[in-house]
Amino acid sequence: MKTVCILPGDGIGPEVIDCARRVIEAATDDLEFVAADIGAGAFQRTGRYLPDDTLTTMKGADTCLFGAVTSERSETYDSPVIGFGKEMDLFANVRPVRDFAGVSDSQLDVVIVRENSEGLYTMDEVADDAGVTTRRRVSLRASERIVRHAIVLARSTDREGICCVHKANVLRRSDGLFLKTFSDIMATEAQDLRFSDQLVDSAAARLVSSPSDFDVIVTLNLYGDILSDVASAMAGGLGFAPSGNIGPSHSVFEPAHGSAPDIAGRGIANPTAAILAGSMMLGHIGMASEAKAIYRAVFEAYATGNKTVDIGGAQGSSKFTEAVISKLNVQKTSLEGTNR
Ligand code: GGG
Repeated sequence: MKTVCILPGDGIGPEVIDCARRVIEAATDDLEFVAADIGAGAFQRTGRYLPDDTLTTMKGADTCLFGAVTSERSETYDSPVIGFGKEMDLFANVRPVRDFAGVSDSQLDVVIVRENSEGLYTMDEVADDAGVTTRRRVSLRASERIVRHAIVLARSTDREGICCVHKANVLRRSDGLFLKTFSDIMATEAQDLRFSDQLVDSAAARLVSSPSDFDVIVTLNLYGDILSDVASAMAGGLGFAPSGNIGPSHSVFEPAHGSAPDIAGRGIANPTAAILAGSMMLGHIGMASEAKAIYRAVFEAYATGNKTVDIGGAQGSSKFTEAVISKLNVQKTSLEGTNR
């Protein structure tokens, strides 16, 4: 039996993760869950945003499902998200974005594969009297492995093309290295896939004006962070944006949204992103049919008129989760009918 480390975190994290867990448990009883502490609440309780025993539990599990953390705007804040990403070598951040019937009709069906281990997110900032210098690292190794990850993902999900998004006309050496690595690998190792590249500013505009041009995007850390939020806004908002952080030995799946303290505890958070993160997680650990069943159940829940509060509906987190579970149960019943 596989083990999932559950990290509810702060704000709406515990509410949406509870919904995701209920849906996962309706889809399979083949998983064991262990809980671990993270975020601002963990800091109050233990003095650490990412306690050592949390990291040990995360590393010991087959995968992890994380809710959200409330970050502090202080110079001493030690991001647990960046912390576990580094400690577990989660070099790929994967964000699929597509429309749900009844929610959006943006024509987007894209997977953004974001380099997650370097770029501008290494927190290498040096202050002097006049300002602050941030160093941004782009290495050959990180570029190679994220491009290869995008290729494997494209092939395994039957996608046809990968677009490399960069700013190599200005950042000639760093983004230039990323682009060259992409072009070399695609030309030699992935002739079965179409490939192209685009400057990040024009890619952002094209994502909005011509969304169906994109299939898989592979890009650097900051660009991926921004583009994936733009894409999710087009497909209904962050409440619909699941995300996977993947490394060679570990993985952490999460809703892309934060802890939303303004609505925490009111039962109105949209659990869709957390439920879809759970579906991605099951796919990653080899439970493809359960993953698909959950995705289909969410799709059908929206397609049949269930609407969460963030998109103008009346269903709170729990009610929407019940709708998804009931769609799952319908699928199970009709499968049993087929098997008989
Ligand atoms: N589920 C994603 C999440 O919690 N996002 C908030 C976040 O990552 N904040 C930045 C940080 O604390 O590092």
